[in-house]
Amino acid sequence: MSVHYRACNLCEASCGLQITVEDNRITDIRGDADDPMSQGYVCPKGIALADLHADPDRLRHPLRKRADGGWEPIGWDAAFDLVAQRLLDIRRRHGDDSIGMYLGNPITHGWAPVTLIPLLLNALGTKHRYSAASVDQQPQHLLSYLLFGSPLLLPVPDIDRTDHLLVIGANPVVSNGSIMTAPDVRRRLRALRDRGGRLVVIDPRRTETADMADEHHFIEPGADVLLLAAMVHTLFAEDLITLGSAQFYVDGVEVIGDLVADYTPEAVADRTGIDADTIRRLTRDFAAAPTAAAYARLGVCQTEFGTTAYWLVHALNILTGRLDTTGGWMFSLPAFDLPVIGAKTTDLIGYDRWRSRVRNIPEFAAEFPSITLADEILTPGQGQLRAMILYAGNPVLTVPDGRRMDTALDDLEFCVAVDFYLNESTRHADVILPPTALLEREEFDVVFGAVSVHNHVRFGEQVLDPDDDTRSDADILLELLWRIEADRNGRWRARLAHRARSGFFPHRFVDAALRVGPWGLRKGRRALSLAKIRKHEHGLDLGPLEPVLPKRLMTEGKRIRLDHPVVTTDWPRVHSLLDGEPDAHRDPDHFLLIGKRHLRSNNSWMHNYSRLLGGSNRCALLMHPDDAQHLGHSTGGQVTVATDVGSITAEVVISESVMPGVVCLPHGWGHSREGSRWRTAESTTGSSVNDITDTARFDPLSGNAAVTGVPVTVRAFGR
Ligand SMILES: Nc1nc2c(c(=O)[nH]1)N[C@H]1C(S)=C(S)[C@@H](COP(=O)(O)OP(=O)(O)OC[C@H]3O[C@@H](n4cnc5c(=O)[nH]c(N)nc54)[C@H](O)[C@@H]3O)O[C@H]1N2
Ligand SMILES: Nc1nc2c(c(=O)[nH]1)N[C@H]1C(S)=C(S)[C@@H](COP(=O)(O)OP(=O)(O)OC[C@H]3O[C@@H](n4cnc5c(=O)[nH]c(N)nc54)[C@H](O)[C@@H]3O)O[C@H]1N2
Ligand code: SF4
Ligand SMILES: [Mo]
Repeated sequence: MSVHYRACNLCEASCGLQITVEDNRITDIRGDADDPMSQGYVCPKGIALADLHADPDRLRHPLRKRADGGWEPIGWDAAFDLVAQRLLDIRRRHGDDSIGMYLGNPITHGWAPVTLIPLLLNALGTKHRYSAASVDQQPQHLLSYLLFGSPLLLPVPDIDRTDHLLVIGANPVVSNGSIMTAPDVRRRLRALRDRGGRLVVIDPRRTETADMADEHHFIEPGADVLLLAAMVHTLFAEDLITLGSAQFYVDGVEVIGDLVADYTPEAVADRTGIDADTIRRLTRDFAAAPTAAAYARLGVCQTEFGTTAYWLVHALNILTGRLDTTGGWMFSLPAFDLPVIGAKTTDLIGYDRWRSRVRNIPEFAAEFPSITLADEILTPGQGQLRAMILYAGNPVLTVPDGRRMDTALDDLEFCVAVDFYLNESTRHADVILPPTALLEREEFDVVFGAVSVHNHVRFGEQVLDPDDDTRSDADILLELLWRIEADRNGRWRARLAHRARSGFFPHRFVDAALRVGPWGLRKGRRALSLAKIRKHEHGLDLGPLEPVLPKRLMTEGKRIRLDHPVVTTDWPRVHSLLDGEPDAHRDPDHFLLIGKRHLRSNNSWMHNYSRLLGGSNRCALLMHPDDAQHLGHSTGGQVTVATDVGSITAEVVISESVMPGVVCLPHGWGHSREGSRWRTAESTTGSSVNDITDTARFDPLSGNAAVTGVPVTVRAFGR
């Protein structure tokens, strides 16, 4: 028997785990009480890591699709050769932009994918890069790029020291924080209230976070941009602006005052569903608190005004002197300095340098938005996508218009998936390369240190021995990389580069980055290295966040241009929202659809373990009792939820937690498509909400999908 300590890499919280292993099988997982960040907290998904590793449906060896559509095993080297040969053949015939890559959410939790995928993309030479980020947080990255100079310089609320936390469109008690690494958010919010602090939540659903709050207000989905404009208006109108030290490096404040001049609380009250007095009071409370932070996530990002609304979140924080101050809106100082390394070693820095072929959408950080991936596959012409690499994702269930995504992936000449499940998307692949799973590899978090609410660092030792003849994500990427490079650099040079790289990635690369990073050489004898970090099996506490501006800004002259033209030119669109008719309540069966997360689910996966299933239907449609009564729906009834894109069926659950005129359904379900192979997941009921979301709804600045506030009709099934 052996006991191991390492972080869970399933979500951003990165909780410390204590794992007991006997005969290479996990016999116990619990929270690591000595982890300085999570202090013993663990969620049910962390415990279910045992099931992931024991799952007979998890793929361990490569598969090749036969002509009749079935699968057959293929050896690793033969699989790598086949993949490279097919990709290179397509590239020779159709050019660099005939091959694309979709990166799923789990790549951010792996040091190998994060450090090696940029090299593979460069070797491919393609502009067709897509990821889950454009159904998630692209507005935040775009603003960080425009305001702070790196898409990865992302401020976080100093949740452990703030006196006032305003949460807009996030449910951190369930998500455990996002673009805010803060394991056990519930404990942290309880502590906030215990020290006399105030928690305010703005959300169309009374969420688990709202249940803990001093105040919760429903908001009409999609209307946050108006609420925030009215709050910023109130700051100017009531002379509540105090920039603090930001006055020395922030420009453009007056321009913001002019932009929001018409946005009185009265002007937005109807559209937001929040009355004018409340908007004024919320603003005064926020401005008056000794320390405060406004924090927003998916409920703001996944709207058609994602960037502009999120920009006003920054404005609210900056104009009240919260930026870079204790208890406010702060930056982490990560041991692996992703904001700097990522910006300097990749082509992340840039916006609108080129546009997408079919819909003319600006690239951002060298990516196109996922809402246009299917267009690029299905539309003939120069630059059409003919081959895809699907890496750790499931776009059929997670990107809008999943049925069209199915059609598109099916239409490809060739598709390779790097994933350990035969899911709704990877079933379209010609070859599947399954990497070893989380606890079968060493791991170092190179991403979430940059958005942590407390500076810390932790190395993850390998806990389980992988099966014989398996490969890690690092092995797979390195093997594909040299084969692609061989085409242009020659086999001999590519092999040589491969040998050098195999010795360098990811260990030596990360070690070198640590040594030159903020906690490296300049700290003298206390300088961190990978070896030093590995000695601390529970992780190393690097202390609370400290002010880092303007030094850490990566903008010209180290200044923040708050009135950045990319955002201010969007203002006429915001005005049209103010003048337009509200979408909801047009017809009694017309609703705005929002999403929801559950502690026992993780986007489209972790659904194959019975330990996380059971209980009530996870994929039911929540509806307010007034709406249900009016339409004659009752709990357990079946309804059809429809948009112009399509329709799905769902079971209704009547609940006062959701705002009248709004219905709520989670994404990532609907495992009934033929040809996937996660048998327990397939036994669950529920439809994929992305079968009715529309790729036409998106934030035109960042390209982010607008999957919340979706106008839908809800009718009794069969009517
Ligand atoms: N309607 C609607 N749609 C949404 C959202 C929403 O709120 N509403 N949320 C969006 C958000 S925030 C996100 S992040 C996306 C997620 O969208 P995706 O990233 O497309 O989907 P996931 O479910 O995260 O995909 C996980 C896949 O990665 C594989 N995987 C897990 N770990 C590893 C690994 O270590 N290596 C490899 N190679 N593969 C691995 C799993 O087997 C699984 O098949 O969904 C988005 N879609
Ligand atoms: N258990 C669990 N944890 C997860 C995940 C998971 O699938 N399961 N996924 C992980 C991922 S990839 C991510 S990105 C994070 C996401 O982290 P969060 O953003 O905290 O997660 P959500 O639960 O989607 O919270 C979005 C909230 O916005 C509200 N909302 C919807 N529309 C609007 C609107 O128009 N305005 C306002 N103000 N609110 C609105 C919704 O009701 C919801 O409560 O969670 C991560 N953690
Ligand atoms: S919250 Fe759960 S899934 Fe996320 S890191 Fe912690 S244990 Fe893992
Ligand atoms: Mo996400």
